[in-house]
Amino acid sequence: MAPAGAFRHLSLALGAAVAVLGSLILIAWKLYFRDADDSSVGWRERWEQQLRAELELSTPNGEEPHPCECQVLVLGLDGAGKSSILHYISSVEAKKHLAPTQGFNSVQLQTSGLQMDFLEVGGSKNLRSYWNQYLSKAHILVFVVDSADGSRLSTARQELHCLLAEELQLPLIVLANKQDKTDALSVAELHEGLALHTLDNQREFFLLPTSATYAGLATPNSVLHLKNLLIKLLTRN
Ligand SMILES: Nc1nc2c(ncn2[C@@H]2O[C@H](COP(=O)(O)OP(=O)(O)OP(=O)(O)O)[C@@H](O)[C@H]2O)c(=O)[nH]1
Ligand SMILES: [Mg+2]
Repeated sequence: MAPAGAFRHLSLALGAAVAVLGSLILIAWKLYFRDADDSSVGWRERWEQQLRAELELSTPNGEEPHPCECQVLVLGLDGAGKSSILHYISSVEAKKHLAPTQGFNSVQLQTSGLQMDFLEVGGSKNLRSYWNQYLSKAHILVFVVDSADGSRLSTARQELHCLLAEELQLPLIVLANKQDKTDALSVAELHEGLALHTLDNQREFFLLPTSATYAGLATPNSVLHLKNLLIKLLTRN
């Protein structure tokens, strides 16, 4: 028979082993369920929390980031199609009847991180003297020409070159509008008629054919090319 002292030592050792094992099981249990609790939040929520935290770090005081505000000045002789183009660009819809602009017309367009403020100044003779006042604030000049109005092409050329002489660096987009008309001059003819070759290497400039009518919506002359070009030019830095 084993002595009573030996049983006492054995039962003490067994008790200690059970206590250690119990603690280990408890720790493992807690660790397992802590992770399980976290995963119940869902990866999407955790990802969003992390993103939010990073955004708060990058914008002091949690302020909304400021969008880039750019002014696009839209000029051209009366009837060239400035308002029609702005209407189309902002609503993706052509409008048949638009009243001549008696002063100004402004349209705001927001795309991610970019706010484009279009400002049209009417093209009638009495308003043209105000055109140059808006050049200094503009980031880009869009000059609209009625491609079917050959008789006023030289007037359009003179007005355009007067503006360009005042702002030597301003990027320029010339729109050869009304390309849907059968008597419309081609882009090459307008390049010549507007003496655009004199601008080569002087400033950044583009000549785009457009049509802002119902007939022109599905054609490659779509005004939406202008929108894409503007976004590209204004967001490149
Ligand atoms: N066929 C055709 N007609 C157009 C086009 N764009 C505009 N028009 C028409 O041309 C006329 C004048 O268009 P507007 O957009 O008012 O011209 P605007 O340049 O704003 O003229 P002002 O405001 O007077 O300076 C309207 O009857 C339009 O419907 C086009 O691409 N094709
Ligand atoms: Mg107008």
